[in-house]
Amino acid sequence: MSQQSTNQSTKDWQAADAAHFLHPFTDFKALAAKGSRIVTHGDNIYLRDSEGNRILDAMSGLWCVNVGYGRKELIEAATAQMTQLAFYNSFFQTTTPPAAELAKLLAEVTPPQFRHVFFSGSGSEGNDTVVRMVRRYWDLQGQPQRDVIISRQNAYHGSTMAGASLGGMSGMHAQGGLPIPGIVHIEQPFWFKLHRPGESRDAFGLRAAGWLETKILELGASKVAAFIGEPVQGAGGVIVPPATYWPEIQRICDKYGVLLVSDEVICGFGRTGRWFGCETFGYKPDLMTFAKGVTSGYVPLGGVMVGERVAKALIEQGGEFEHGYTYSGHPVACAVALANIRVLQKDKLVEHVHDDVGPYLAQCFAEIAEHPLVGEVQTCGLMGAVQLVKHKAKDGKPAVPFNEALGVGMICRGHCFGNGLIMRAVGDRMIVAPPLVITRAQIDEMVALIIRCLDLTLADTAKL
Ligand code: PXG
Repeated sequence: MSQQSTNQSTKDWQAADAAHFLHPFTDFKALAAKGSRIVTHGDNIYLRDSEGNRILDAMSGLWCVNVGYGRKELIEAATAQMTQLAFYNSFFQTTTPPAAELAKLLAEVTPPQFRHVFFSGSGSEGNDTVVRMVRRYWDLQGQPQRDVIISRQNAYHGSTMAGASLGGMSGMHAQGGLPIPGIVHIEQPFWFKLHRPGESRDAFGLRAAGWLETKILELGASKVAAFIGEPVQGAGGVIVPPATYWPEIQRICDKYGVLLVSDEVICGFGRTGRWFGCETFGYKPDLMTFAKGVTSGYVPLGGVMVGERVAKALIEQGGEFEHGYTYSGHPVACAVALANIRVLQKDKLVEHVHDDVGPYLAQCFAEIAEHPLVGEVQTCGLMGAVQLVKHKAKDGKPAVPFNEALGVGMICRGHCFGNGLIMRAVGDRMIVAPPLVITRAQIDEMVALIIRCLDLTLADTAKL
């Protein structure tokens, strides 16, 4: 029997949910007709639903439960902080011990240019802060016209007005008059989709970075405030850029004085095998958005690491920065983040990803690449993508994708659900991002489930 209630069951929760809960990114009517799955318990990398099914959560919740479910260090930190001081704000010249201690610890675990943090409640709010902060920075430089931010197609930077505008999801822009003014997009570094015949990944990476320079020159460098990107595009389908891409982006930003913003909401806190994705790909951002893995999702927290270039201007010339959230530096969230980062350090989870399970995932995915339904695989640390195709590349001919309208990714995702595995489908690209605590034996279990689901999907596509 579930801990939440002694007398309610799946049907009661589904009825309450269908009648009253408008879920994010969901067709409300279709879900109400079908009924939600009710997840009730989590332990390590496994979930349990209200029907007693055990599920391997290969998505870490929503790319966030880095230390796995049920870690007592985080639970105890939350309980102790709630008992001592459940809330106080950081607005009126006040702070709380966990907020001050977390700010210091973040300055230690992030790259050396970061000595200051601005806290938010989520990644979207963090990116709203980025927009306000970079424009404030250029105001203070006496260049208020320098207000355009360049982002990328298919990027995901959140769901607030600014977050969704920075994002490059056409479906989101189609609802609600987005993007807001002053945000433009270039193409993504997606080799599989955009490479020319015979073009190597490295050559493509340089060409893709060149789209930034073209856009800066088109707008005029004196108009461009910043470039923002996820080290690896997550929600866009785990698009791992070629090794040449980010260093070239850095060179272009430096050349034109454009601020470089790394959205580390997914890639931060160990996901790519280093503490932050910018370290994996070798660039030095001016600002860095984080959320998700900072607390392993146990409670909401986000923020922006502010590099010295921007921090100095804001602190020394800025006066009051008229921006902030009720939950900026929430003491319970900060206490949980402290405990979470200490678990990452104590259990050497970043090293575990870098030296052990990251390379092992890459090796296992190379085997998955042989499957007849698979056009390419990509991994980076503990993120992985499996591209489903109608025909594999053969004899110099490129792979043939499925007609997207067939929804082959959704068919595969359905088989995953039915077989006790949570994978995310982005179009026909199947995604994993398991908790960093995953072991080799658990990766074997996950990969066996993936192959079973690919086989079932292949059988279904034969009938299409
Ligand atoms: N930046 C990035 C890179 C993200 O992935 C956000 C910002 C926004 O964070 P908040 O905390 O406001 O949600 C995200 C969030 C998916 C999925 O299905 C991904 C996210 C959120 C919801 C769903 O892949 N990423």
